[in-house]
Amino acid sequence: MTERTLILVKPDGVKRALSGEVLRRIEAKGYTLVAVELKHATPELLAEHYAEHVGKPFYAPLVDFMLSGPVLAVVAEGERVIEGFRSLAGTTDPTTAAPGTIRGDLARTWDLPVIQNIVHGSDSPESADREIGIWFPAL
Ligand code: RTP
Ligand code: MG
Repeated sequence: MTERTLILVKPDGVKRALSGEVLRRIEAKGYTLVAVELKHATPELLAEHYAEHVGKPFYAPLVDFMLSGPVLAVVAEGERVIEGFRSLAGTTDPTTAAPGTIRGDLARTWDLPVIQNIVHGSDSPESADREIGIWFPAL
């Protein structure tokens, strides 16, 4: 089934000039770019985006990290793209993310207050609908 997902190149990825590499992998897999925009998050927007994590020990450092620079917000479309992009991204911890994935190839664990892992991808159709509404209200 054709669906849409919300992808973010997080501030670490933008700073390291990996936005193009992430877009290249999305397109090379055969997904279609529907929207791409460099944006600055706000605490309010992140509280919505990361609602499931509000109150967790890593929430405050996660917000600081996500406010540390611009993010590239992307909507991509394709057959099972939600699951497919999570697979392209690799698991949360970049040290153990499989080689061949974005996180496995391009990120490593740093001695930092929160994991920095280059990308975000929606984890379900409900999350995708909600997150696309947050980042691209006009879509
Ligand atoms: P994402 O939402 O960014 O696509 O990542 P995910 O599903 O793989 O991971 P999730 O559990 O949703 O966590 C969101 C982001 O919070 C940071 N995090 N740090 N223990 C920690 O230091 C920790 N746990 C989570 C990561 O940046 C993770 O991607
Ligand atoms: Mg998540």
